Amino acid sequence: MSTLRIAMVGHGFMGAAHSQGWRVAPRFFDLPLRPEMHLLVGRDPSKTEDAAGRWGWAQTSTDWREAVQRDDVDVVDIVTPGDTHAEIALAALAAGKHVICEKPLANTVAEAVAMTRAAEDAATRGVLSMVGFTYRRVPAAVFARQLVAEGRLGEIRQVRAEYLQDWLTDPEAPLTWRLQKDRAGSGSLGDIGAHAIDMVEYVTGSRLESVSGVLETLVPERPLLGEGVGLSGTASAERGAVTVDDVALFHGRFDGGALGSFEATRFRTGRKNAFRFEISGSKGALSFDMERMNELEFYDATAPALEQGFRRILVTEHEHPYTGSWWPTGHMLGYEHGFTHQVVDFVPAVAAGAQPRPSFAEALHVQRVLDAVERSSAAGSAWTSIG
Ligand code: SOE
Repeated sequence: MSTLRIAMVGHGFMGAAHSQGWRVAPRFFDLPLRPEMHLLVGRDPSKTEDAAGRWGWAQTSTDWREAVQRDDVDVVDIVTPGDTHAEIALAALAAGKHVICEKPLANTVAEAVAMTRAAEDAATRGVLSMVGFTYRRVPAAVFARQLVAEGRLGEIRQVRAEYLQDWLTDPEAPLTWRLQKDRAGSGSLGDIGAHAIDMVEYVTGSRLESVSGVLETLVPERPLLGEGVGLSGTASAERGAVTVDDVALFHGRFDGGALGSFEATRFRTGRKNAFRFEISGSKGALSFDMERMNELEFYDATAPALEQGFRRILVTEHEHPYTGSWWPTGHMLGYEHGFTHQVVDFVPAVAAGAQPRPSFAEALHVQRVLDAVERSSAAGSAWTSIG
């Protein structure tokens, strides 16, 4: 079996999750090409060496520009903050490397447009690319999409999506890169609101056409980051301005006529990773919560009236998406399995020369929704076209 030599740029939280996916996927799924964890790229040589040793990367580099040009690299996996997605993806695609880029695709629509054009041009040369919206690879999400596509909910009328976390409730939590607009592009809106947008469009097959939103920064300044990195950094004595939204609330109108309500926040005390959606249709409804990710609640409005009610489906049967390669029914999957499924979807697409999903173009649409919410908020929550 020939291999796919992976170079991963970055090694924070997403670096750990992607490493797990690259390592586990070929051991539980039959893949046409075997991913090889070939090169880990990071800024700090010792931290990159440590991460490579921990997660099983064969080599390390501190120069992503050199790495993406190497003949012994086939795929570039971008798991850096959003301010570097565009330059790395454009260089990798131009060098003929397949690309996976973490979400959101970019920090601006302009960057996302340039990346999408480059991706579509590269695809004509057999160079493929995908964006890391991994929650759509949770079995319950795929099964939800199947139920909607089969018409089990009838006409979709309302969609509710909320991504609730609380890791910023403490005003002394340090100013990490996710709180700086020049690094992250936006706050809760792009960091976790992007997941909500991608998920409901994936499950319903509908697309948002206009939004009305409000963005709010609840804690305007925080201690600068001291020791440590990413989400687990510790605070220093100096303080800096938070330049992104803490809470994003918005409504949306879908192309099929449905209305949506969205919330993305890292201030919902007690909610740790409560990524939820509820889809309400003329014949039924679906409800999902990432904190109970192996379950899907289904309401069949066509059932006899006396028997109606939301029923809990345990999405662990071998006939459910992805689950046949894991454990016997009733044995649960976890957060990391979405990253393994990402590899399981990407590698066969590359082997077949087929466009993996979601494409840069799909992620560009998400970027346009994020931008429209920002423009709406700046215009007093006026209804704003996605464009
Ligand atoms: C932080 O909010 C975060 O790590 C996001 O950046 C991820 O995309 C999400 O999956 C989990 O929470």
